[in-house]
Amino acid sequence: MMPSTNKELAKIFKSMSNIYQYMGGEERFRALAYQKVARVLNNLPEDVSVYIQNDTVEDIPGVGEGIADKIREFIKSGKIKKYEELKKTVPVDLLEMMEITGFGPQSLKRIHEELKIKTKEQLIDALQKGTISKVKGFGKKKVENMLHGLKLHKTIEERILLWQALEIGDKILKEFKSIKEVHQTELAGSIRRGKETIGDIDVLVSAFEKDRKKIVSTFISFPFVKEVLAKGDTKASVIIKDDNRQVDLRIVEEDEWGAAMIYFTGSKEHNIRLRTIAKERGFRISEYGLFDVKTNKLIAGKTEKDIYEFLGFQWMPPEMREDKGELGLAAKRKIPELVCLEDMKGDMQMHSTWSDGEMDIEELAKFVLKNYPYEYIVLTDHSQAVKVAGGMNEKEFSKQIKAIRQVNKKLGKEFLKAGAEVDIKADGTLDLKDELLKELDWVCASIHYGLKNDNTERIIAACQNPYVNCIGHPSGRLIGKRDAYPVNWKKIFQVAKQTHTAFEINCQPDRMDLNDELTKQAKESVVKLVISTDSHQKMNFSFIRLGITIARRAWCQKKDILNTYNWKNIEAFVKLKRKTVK
Ligand code: DGT
Ligand code: CA
Ligand code: CA
Ligand code: ZN
Repeated sequence: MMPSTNKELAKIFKSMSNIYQYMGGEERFRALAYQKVARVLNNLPEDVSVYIQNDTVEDIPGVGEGIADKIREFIKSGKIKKYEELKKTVPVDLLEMMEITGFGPQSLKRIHEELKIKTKEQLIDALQKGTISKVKGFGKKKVENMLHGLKLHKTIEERILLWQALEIGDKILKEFKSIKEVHQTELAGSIRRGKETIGDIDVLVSAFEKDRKKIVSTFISFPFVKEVLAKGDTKASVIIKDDNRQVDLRIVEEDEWGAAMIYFTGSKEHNIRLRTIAKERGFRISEYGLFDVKTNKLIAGKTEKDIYEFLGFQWMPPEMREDKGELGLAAKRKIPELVCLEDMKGDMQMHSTWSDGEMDIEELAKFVLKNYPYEYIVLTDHSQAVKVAGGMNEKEFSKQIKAIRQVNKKLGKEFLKAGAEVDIKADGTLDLKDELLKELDWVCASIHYGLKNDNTERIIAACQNPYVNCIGHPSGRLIGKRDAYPVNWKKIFQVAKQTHTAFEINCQPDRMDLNDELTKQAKESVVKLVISTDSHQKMNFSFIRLGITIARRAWCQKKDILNTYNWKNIEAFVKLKRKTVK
C-alpha cells in the first residue's frame, strides 16, 4: 500500500521534472533529479511525514537539501512555492502529454511556440485537422506516430494497470476488515481475475441485513473517497482520489456469498455460459443463488463450490473464468492446479548499482533473504550497449562475478547467482562475448533497440546461442505506450523448445511481458517459462504477484515455471542446452 501524501508529492515532483525537461539546457539535470525522487516516493514504504518527524528526510535516496526543504514545505503548507512559480512560465496543461509516446519536450516546445497551442484539446485538434504540418519537422510520419501514441495512451487513461488497482484494492479491503460488522470481504470483477488493466474496482462484503446501512455510510466516508456516485441499502459506488477510479460496493447475506462472488467476479462471458447451461437443466442462477425454476426453491448459494458442484463442475480459479474452455475442463474434473506464489524458489532478473539498480549486491541479497523465502536470486545487470542503464563490458562483468562469489562467502550460502541481461544487437549477435557468457550461471538476452522491426530472426539467433538461457521481456510492449513488435511467435517458440531456451514473464507493471495469451501459447509449445521481477529497487520484488497472475491466466502449473525448481534443476537446464546446441 502506498501512503497518499507520498503519491501527491511524487505527482508534483514528476510535474516539476517535466517542466525542467521542457526548459531544457542545464535544467535537464534538475529534471533527472526530480524524476528520480518522484519514483522513489512512489515506492516508499512509509509516509514522508514519518521521515520528517524522525528528521531523516535526507536519508531518502535522491533527496538532497533543496528537495528536502520542498518536502517539508509541502507537509507544512500543502504547497511548494517554486512549483507554483514554475507553472506560470510554461504551458503546464500541454506538459502532461510528455508521457505519451511521440510527445517529447522538444516537440511540445516547437508546437507551443509556433502555433501558440496551450492545451491538450488544441493540440489534438491541430493533429486531427492537419494544421500541425505547418510546424517544421511534423511530416506525415511524425503525425501518424503521434496519433498512434495518443491511441495507445487512451488504454491507460480509461483503465489502470493491474498493479495500481491492486494497491487501491488492498487499501479498501484493509478498511473493510477493520469494520466489525463485516463478516467477509473480497475483491471481485476483473481485478480478481487478474486482467492486465482494470476498469473499475468491485468489492463484495457479507454482513447481517441490519448492519448494511452502517457499512454503506462508513464506506462512503472512507478517507480516500472523493465523490459518491450512488448509494442504496445494499450497494454504493464512489470515485476515489487515487487515479479517479470508480469503486463499486455490494453487500450480501452470508447465504448468498458464493452466488454473488461468481456473479461479480465474471467474466460476463463465463457467467453467461454458466447460466445458459443451468437454464438447460431447469435451474436459474443469479447473484442471489442457484434456484430450481419449477419450485423457485433455493438450492445453493453459500459458496462458489456449492454452485459449481451442483451443476457438475469442479471449482475453478477466477483467473480461468474467461470462457476459454474452462467449463469443459471443469466438467471433466480436469482443472489444473495452477502455480502460486508459494511455489516460487527464486527471482531470475534484477539490477544492482553495477548498472541501473538502486542497491549494491550485498544490500540486495540481504534484503531479499530477509523478506522472501527464496533459495536463490539471479543478478542480471545490463550489458554495455544499454548506455542509459550504465551497461557493463566483459571486464566489468568478470569483476562482478568475483564480487558476487565474495558476497556468497560472506552469507555462507550460494544465494546469489551471477547472470547478465545481455542486449541482442540488430543483427542477432550478442553484446557480450561467448567467453564471458559461459562463465555466468544464467544468461537472459533481451532486445532494447529497434523495437518496431520484425524481430523474429533476431530472437531466434539469440536462442541459438548455447549460453543464452532465457529471452527477457520477449514482446517488447509497454502497456499504454508501445506495441509489441511484430514477430512470428509460432516459429520462435518452436526454436525455443528445440534449443532449451526459457521465455520470461517480466513482472514490471507496465510490461507484464509475456502477456497471458503469449504465455499460454509458449506453454502449449512446451517452452519453459521463468517469472522475474526485473527489480531495480526494494519495493519491486513484490511485483512477483503480477507474474504469477499472468501464469495462472495462462493455465500454467508449477512444472511449467522453471524458477519453482531448486537451483540444481536450473543448472541441469543450462547444461542440457550447452550440450544440445553447439
Ligand atoms: P472492468 O471493470 O471493465 O475491468 O471489468 P469487470 O469484469 O470487472 O466488469 P464490471 O465491473 O463491469 O462487472 C463486474 C462483474 O459483474 C463482471 O465481471 C460480471 C458481472 N456483470 C456485469 N454486468 C453483467 C451482465 O450484464 N451480465 C452478467 N452475467 N454479468 C455481469
Ligand atoms: Ca470492474
Ligand atoms: Ca463494476
Ligand atoms: Zn531489459
